[in-house]
Amino acid sequence: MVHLSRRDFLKLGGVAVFGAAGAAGTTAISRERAAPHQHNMAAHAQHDHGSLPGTGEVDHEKNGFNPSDILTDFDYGEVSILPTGQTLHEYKIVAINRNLEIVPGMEFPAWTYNGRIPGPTIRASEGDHIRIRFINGSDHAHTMHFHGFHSAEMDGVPGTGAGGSVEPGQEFVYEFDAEPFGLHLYHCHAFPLARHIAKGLYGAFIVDPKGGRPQVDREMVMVMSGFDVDFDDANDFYAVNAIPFHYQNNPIQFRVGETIRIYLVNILEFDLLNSFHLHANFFNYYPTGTSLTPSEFTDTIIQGQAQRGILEFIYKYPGMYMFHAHVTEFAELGWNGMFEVLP
Ligand SMILES: [Cu+2]
Repeated sequence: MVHLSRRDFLKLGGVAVFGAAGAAGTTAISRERAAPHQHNMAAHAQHDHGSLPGTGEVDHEKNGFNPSDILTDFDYGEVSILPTGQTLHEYKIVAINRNLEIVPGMEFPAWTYNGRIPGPTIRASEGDHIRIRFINGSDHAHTMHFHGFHSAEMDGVPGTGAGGSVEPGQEFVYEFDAEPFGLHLYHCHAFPLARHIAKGLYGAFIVDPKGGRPQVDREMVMVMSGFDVDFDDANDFYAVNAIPFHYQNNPIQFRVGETIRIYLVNILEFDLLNSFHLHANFFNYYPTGTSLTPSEFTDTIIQGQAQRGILEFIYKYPGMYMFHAHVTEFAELGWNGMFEVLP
């Protein structure tokens, strides 16, 4: 492959050079693309039985978390009131290496926040103060980079001070006010970034508007991601809340007429887009959750990496309904679940 820096390009000048570099680049990319595709085809073949793809149960106890619990595990931290009257939420988050069984019999050497994927769902109200004692108990430098408003020192990016690279055995306190209201996320921002995210260092960050959102019957969080188990920079499995096929094997139950609110975050690495499709129903969609007025009434939305949004819907009829990525390949490799709507 031809390596030309931006400066070389400017020195040589002209469209012809760009064209040559572009052609070389294209060849390299298409070769990279071909390999994961063949790999995925092999994975497909295992499921080719004419029934729903899927797997058995993983050992949730050994993993230390169960996606059925993560769904509603909103973490307000230790709550107290500061002398100023502001509400304080304090957390302790530890970066830990952990082998997780993501499909039966297959362990993935994950990097986690507090031993789970996704990390804790941090939740507070707009204007509250967040204080996170981040301890690096792993063997690589990591950070916590939040989406939302905060100072540069709290951004968790290399080059911004002590919080920009927390070395193994070290710790740092990230501190900021929760704003703006909406659905956000956090992830490690150490480099190489793709690897640090793909290994499992990410989580949802919910900032409720002052006074809260309108009351609903059930709320749940769904973080969409994938696993590149052979480290070829292409995903082999896709999932919501880490374990492929979990909500297909363990349908999410609620009742006809109940209002459901889903906080949906996409942190999928290596693939450009992810999506969510709801069967036999439509939902109101609030992109980034930063407005209380939905932007769309639909049954399918697309999210790029770090995009997120809030879905609200009600089922009219009882029964089993699928929800899944409408990238069919992702669905067949794990991003597939069921709602069991009870009468
Ligand atoms: Cu990291």
